[in-house]
Amino acid sequence: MNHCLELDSLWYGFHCATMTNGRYNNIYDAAIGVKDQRICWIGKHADLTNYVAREEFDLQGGWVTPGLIDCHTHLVFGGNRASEFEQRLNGISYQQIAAKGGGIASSVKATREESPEQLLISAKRRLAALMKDGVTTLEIKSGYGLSLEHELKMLQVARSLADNAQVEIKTTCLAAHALPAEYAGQSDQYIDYLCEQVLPEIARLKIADAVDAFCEGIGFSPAQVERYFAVAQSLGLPVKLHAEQLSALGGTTLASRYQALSVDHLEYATEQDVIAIATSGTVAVLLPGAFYVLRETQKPPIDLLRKLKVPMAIATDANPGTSPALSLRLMMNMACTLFALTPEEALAGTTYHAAKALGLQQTHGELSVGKVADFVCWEVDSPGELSYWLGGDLMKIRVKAGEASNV
Ligand code: DI6
Ligand code: FE
Repeated sequence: MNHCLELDSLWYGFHCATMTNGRYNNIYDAAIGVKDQRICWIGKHADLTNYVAREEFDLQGGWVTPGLIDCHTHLVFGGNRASEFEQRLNGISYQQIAAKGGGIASSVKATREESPEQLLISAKRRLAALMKDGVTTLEIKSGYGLSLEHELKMLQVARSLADNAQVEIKTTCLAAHALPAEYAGQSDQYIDYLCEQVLPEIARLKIADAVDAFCEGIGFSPAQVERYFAVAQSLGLPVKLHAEQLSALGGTTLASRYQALSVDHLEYATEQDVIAIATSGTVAVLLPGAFYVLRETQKPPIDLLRKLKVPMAIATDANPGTSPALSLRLMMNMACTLFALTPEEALAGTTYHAAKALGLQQTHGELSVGKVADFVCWEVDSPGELSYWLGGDLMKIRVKAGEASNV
C-alpha cells in the first residue's frame, strides 16, 4: 500500500508552468500539495490518489506560475523626480542633470530628510503595486542615504516592509551608489569611509544580504569598486554590480572575479565581459525600464548572453530617476519588445533566473517538490500572455509560503 500523503493544503483546477530549469515545463490539469510552507507534491491532479488535506482549493481555471521575483529594486526613497523627467524631455541628459546636483543627489537629499515612518508609507504603496502584479519576493537596495545613519535607516525600512505583508524581501547595501555632497572631489576618501566604517557595521548588524555599487563615470571606478568588494567579501557578504549601463568600464569582468550574484544593466557589456560572467555563474539582470526611460539605443548583448548560456533575469529597477516602474510584468513585455527575449525567457527571467540573482535558487523560482510554496494563478489562456499584455489585472490569486493572499 502506498504511503498516505498528509497535506496542509491542496490546490487544483489549473494548468501550470513550473519553470523548472528555466523552461515552461507545463503540467495540464495540475495540482500542488503544500506541507509546512513548501511544495510537497506537484503533478497531474488525476495522479494524486492517496492523500489527506486539511484544506482544498479549486482555482477553477487559469495558469499557475512561480511567484514573480523582482531581483533589482530601489523601492525605498524620499520624494520623487517627476520634474527631472520633464527636464529630460526638454533635452537635458541624465548625466547633465546629475552634474548639476540633480539626479541621484536630489533623491539623497529627500531620503535623508524623511523619517523611517515617512519612507515606509511611500514604499508600502509601491510594494502593493508590485504585489498586485504577482511579486512574492523582491530585493530592495539602499543607496539614497550615503552615510552610515541613512543607509541603515533605508535598510531597516526595507526589512520592515516584509512585516505581516506576505512577501519576502532581500536587502542590498548600495552605499557606493553616488558620491554624497560632503565628499565632493574626494571619492577615494568616501570609499575609505565605506570600507572602514559602513560595511563592517552593516555586516555586524546583519541588515543586508548583499552589497552593490554603481560602476560608472557618474558613479565609481572599477578600482574603487574593487576595494569595496574586497571588504564586502572579507565580511562574508556576496556582491552584485550596476555595470556597463552608460559606458563600458569593465565592471562586469571585475564583478565576475568576485563571483558576483549578478551584474545588472549591461547595455555596454563587451564580449570579454560576457565570457567572464559565463564562467563565473553570474546572472545578467536586464532592466528594460531604465533602457526605455533613458531612451537608450544600445541594447545589452542578448544574442551573446544566450549563446554562452548566461542566465538572464529581468527586474523593474524601480527607482525615482531612471525607472519609475511598478509592474514586473510590464518589464517582461519590454524585455520581449525591446530586447527580443521570448515570453518563455521573460518568465524565466522573473522566476528561475531571478531567484539565482538573489542566491535563492535552492528554495525559490520554480515549482517543484521542496521549494517554498510561492505561486500565482493568472486569468490567462497561456503563460505567454503574461508578457503579452501591457498592464491589466491578470492575477486571480497569489500564494506566499502556502498562504493565499488577495492583495
Ligand atoms: N542605475 C540606475 O538606473 C539607478 N541607479 C543606478 O545605479 C538610477 C538611480 C537614480 O537615478 O536615482
Ligand atoms: Fe538600479
